[in-house]
Amino acid sequence: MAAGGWRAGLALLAVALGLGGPRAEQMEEHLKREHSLSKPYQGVGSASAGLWELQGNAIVMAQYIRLTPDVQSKWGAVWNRVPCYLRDWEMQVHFKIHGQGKKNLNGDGFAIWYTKDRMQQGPVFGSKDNFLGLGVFVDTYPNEEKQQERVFPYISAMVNNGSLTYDHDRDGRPTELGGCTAMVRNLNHDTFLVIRYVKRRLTVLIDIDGKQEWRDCIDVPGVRLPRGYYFGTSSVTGDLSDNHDIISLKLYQLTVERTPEEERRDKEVYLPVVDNLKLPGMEAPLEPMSGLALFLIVFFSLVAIVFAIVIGVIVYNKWQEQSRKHFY
Ligand SMILES: *[C@@H]1O[C@H](CO)[C@@H](O)[C@H](O)[C@H]1NC(C)=O
Ligand SMILES: [Ca+2]
Repeated sequence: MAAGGWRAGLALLAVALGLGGPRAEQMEEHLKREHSLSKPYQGVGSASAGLWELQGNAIVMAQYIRLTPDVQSKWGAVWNRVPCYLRDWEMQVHFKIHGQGKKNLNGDGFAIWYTKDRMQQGPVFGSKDNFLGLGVFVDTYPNEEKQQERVFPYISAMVNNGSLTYDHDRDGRPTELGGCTAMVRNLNHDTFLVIRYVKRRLTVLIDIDGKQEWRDCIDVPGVRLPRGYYFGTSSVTGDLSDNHDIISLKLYQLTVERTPEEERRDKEVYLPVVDNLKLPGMEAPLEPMSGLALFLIVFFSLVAIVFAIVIGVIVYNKWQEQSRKHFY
């Protein structure tokens, strides 16, 4: 708690207020140095030692780690060397995206990873596709021309068991678990995002308005992530560019209580899975109606019709009787 400062306190408060879930949870958090990256970035990038390894064009500066400069066709990444075996955790990302490009003439954004493989260059924000694990993308350039609901920059999350492909031309829309708009470029104040994974619930919160307040972005229950994966972050520029800077990555171990039932539900998994997964790219197949259901619907419809006719006849007879009375 002491190590986390006001930000850790805020996160605790957010949890207590139920922002991270439907009900208040008792939770303790504890900074894990082996999965955290902060100034003065001691030993980062050195070939053999150090907890974090640099890749591509990423460089270490005094105040930040620059994944890419504001130059075309660059890529960079930084990966934790220590696999994470925590069950419940929270990753706080302090980042800065800035560059010369005017509105929508900048790109491409960066990704935060919790994946089985590390240090694998590829097409998804500089990292490999068909990954196993979780990717949270801060996408600053809309590749898809017709954006229906999404306003960029846009943050989204994707969980993959290795079979899904990230659709770059559609900004990952077909595999998106959830997302939100986040105006994160060229700001004078600090910008943060938090990935919280507690009791199979994945939430992403953002603090980008300079108000030191967490805002909900993504909330998905039933996310099963194996333990022993690696944290990393990567970025890429193409025809368009930006400086993508990571100021810190702070991983907190969260301690929560589980009921015996939750213990059974949250048992170890070996492949990432999302329960009741409904992706925007997947049409839910219509369940064929069972014979019994069809019979019951027809039966009760007939009963209702007969009932309506009987009521109608009674009302009509009453009305006739009344009009007859008027005539005499
Ligand atoms: C991987 O995920 C896809 C899509 O969610 C699913 O169709 C497939 O069965 C999964 N594969 C395994 C091995 O779990
Ligand atoms: Ca994009």
